[in-house]
Amino acid sequence: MYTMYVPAMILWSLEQGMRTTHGLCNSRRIYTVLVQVQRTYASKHSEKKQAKAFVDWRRVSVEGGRGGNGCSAFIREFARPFGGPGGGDGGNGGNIVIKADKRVKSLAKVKSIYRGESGNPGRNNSCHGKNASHTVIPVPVGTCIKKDGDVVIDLERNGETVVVVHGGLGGKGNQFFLSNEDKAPMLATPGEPGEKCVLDLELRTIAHAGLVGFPNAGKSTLLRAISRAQPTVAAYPFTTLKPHVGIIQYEDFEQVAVADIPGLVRGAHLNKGLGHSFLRHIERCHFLLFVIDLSVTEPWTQLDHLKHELALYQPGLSSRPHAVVANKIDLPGTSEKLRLLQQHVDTPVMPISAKEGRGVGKLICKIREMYDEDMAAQVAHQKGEKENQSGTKFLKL
Ligand SMILES: Nc1nc2c(ncn2[C@@H]2O[C@H](COP(=O)(O)OP(=O)(O)OP(=O)(O)O)[C@@H](O)[C@H]2O)c(=O)[nH]1
Ligand SMILES: [Mg+2]
Repeated sequence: MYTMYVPAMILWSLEQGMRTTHGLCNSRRIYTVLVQVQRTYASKHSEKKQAKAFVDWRRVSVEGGRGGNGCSAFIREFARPFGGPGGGDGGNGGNIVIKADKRVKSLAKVKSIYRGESGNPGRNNSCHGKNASHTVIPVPVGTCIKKDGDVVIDLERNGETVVVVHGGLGGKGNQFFLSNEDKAPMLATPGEPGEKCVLDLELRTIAHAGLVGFPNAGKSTLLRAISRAQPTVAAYPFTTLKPHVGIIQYEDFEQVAVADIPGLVRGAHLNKGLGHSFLRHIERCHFLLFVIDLSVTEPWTQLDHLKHELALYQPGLSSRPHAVVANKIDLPGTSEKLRLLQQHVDTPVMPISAKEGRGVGKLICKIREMYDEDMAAQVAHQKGEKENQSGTKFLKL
């Protein structure tokens, strides 16, 4: 934030200087440069540009490197005129590896085709070719790898690595075929081609809680109020175009991640509004917060539509543990709507004003309660199931 104001402050002081001092060409030049810097900064940090750079789905074709060819050669040295076969083996082709890296934030830099490096061919004098180095594709933590529509593996932790295709084996040189029957083999085999396949990479944001609501309900305003995240807030629908994650810091150093996603409208499953594919970002959320806008005429219909859209996206998503948050209680005439909304909902509604900060403290406590309940359920679940001893993930393609 601070960096945004620095060019503006320098600009202002230069402007003042130019008004009082005549003929200062240098300050005029600096002024022009700074205007350009400020414009570039503003355009670079606009939500639209950031959303363009944020890619959460990619189809990639991967092919392991080819093994190096084996060599057919014979040793000819001083005092060893018939030294026998000396053709070395080829090196193995490189694997293609996908690695979860917390520094990577989107799939924008993932290319559509990857070909592994080929192994070096074998040489004479029994020299084996060098194995090729592996190609590593860094992806964000939370990337799900799919093949033919089925989830093959989920990279949920930083540093988790999976070999998606293996490189081909190197060919054998003629020295490999030396035997008592054949003292001078000419045969050398070529390197094998690497495995290949087409994968779909899907990024699913990892957060404990997900904010779901209609456009303009105040989700981004709420995220700004409870965390240090800075999603754009504006009075027009579909301001948020990519998910934002904010962290609530509690006094006991516990941290709860909350995801703000684009607004969902009625008929999103028919591709209305921004569609509903971005709901993949709340698939992993352990609990949801339905943000309802109390300034609309019948706020309770919003909740029904939201639950309906979630159920159409993925059965069971709408019945996840959730809380209903009624926003904008600072506006006049909202207390009656709040009462009616409460009548339509079985669970207690949390009235808040994200803009003025009213009720936000109670909501933060409620989020912690839900988080603790979820943690307790997870611990109970883990005790019940057999623990995976190795902890290593294997990919079956
Ligand atoms: N009066 C009042 N206005 C609010 C409150 N919360 C949000 N707003 C206003 O509602 C408008 C929309 O807020 P956003 O936070 O951008 O809404 P959103 O749900 O993130 O919207 P999308 O990103 O488009 O889905 C902004 O003009 C906010 O200032 C509130 O508690 N009271
Ligand atoms: Mg928003």
